[in-house]
Amino acid sequence: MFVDEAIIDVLAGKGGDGMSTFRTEKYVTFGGPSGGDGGKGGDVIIIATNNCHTLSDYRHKRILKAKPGAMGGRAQMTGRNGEDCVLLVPVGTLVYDTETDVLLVDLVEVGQKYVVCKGGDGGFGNYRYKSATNRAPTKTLPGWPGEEKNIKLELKLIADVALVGYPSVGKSTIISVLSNARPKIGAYPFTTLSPNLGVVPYGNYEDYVIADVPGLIEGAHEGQGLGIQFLKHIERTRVVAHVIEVTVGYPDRDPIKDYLKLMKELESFNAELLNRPAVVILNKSDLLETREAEAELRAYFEKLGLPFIAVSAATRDNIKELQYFLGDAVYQRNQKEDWEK
Ligand SMILES: Nc1nc2c(ncn2[C@@H]2O[C@H](COP(=O)(O)OP(=O)(O)OP(=O)(O)O)[C@@H](O)[C@H]2O)c(=O)[nH]1
Ligand SMILES: [Mg+2]
Repeated sequence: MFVDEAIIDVLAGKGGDGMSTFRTEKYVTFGGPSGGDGGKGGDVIIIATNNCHTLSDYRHKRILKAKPGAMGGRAQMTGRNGEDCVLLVPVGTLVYDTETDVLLVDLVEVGQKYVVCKGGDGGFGNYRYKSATNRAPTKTLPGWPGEEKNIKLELKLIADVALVGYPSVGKSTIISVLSNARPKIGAYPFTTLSPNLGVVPYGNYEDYVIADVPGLIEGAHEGQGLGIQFLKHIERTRVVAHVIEVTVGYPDRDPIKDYLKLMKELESFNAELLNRPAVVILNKSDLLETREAEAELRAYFEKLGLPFIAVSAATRDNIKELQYFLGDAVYQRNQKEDWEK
């Protein structure tokens, strides 16, 4: 199941208590205080990984705790440190403190680590209190409490290209022919209920990651259809690829109108999305009505400055070209970013 939000309590371990004891050995008189310090409590650490793609592990876990440090020992031995509690989350996870609403960290790289709650230090053992005036202190300190927080984990996928379009335009079919992803494909709207990611090879260059976002309709930003819950995944993609189709028999559908309506949705959600590099993919070019409309559509979108390609995911016509077309869009974006630095 795709889960992209979770709220949990995280508690670091308490430090171990200091020990109060005296050195008692044969032939040693007045051995002196020798109780060790408590061990440090375990931290709660969040680590980004590529091995999971949703936050479903945290859907039913409400509280996650690290272990406490052990009490100090005899002979000034420090108690054992408590074990850390490690939370593995997918790359692209943002961590917020729910009390302050402050973004604590955005985990964008594999292996990136963040200590969200520090374990408490161990308390002092009584040997620490030895002095000229008090040679037999019994004083110790208890371990310090570990930090506690209530945090929200939020996943925003990081993809190079997001396929955006009305339901049933063929987004899932496209990702299935371009990449290793195998999403469900259906002749009914909203077949895709959660985003799919796929990796697409790009010649001698680096592979790129493509996301198939569930279908959008007018009013999505107000909760129509599957609503805005998936629009946020588009926020972190470099290139928005609008997938359009020529529909006959649906008076309220038209490829240009569809495009304009979805641009409005993106704008209402986050106006910055309009400045994102975009391309247009006309799918279903195996159908006669699509081929007939192609020239006019190409002229329209190219006039807007949008690279345009017509493909058929069903017959795989022009799919190899699409693979490079999208890679070029991503790569040019990279070059531009390098140049801006
Ligand atoms: N003729 C034709 N049909 C296609 C083509 N690509 C996809 N389809 C069909 O269009 C329908 C919808 O395809 P999907 O890939 O599930 O569409 P989607 O955009 O992912 O739809 P949602 O997940 O509901 O948003 C399916 O019946 C596909 O077989 C194509 O190139 N030509
Ligand atoms: Mg789909």
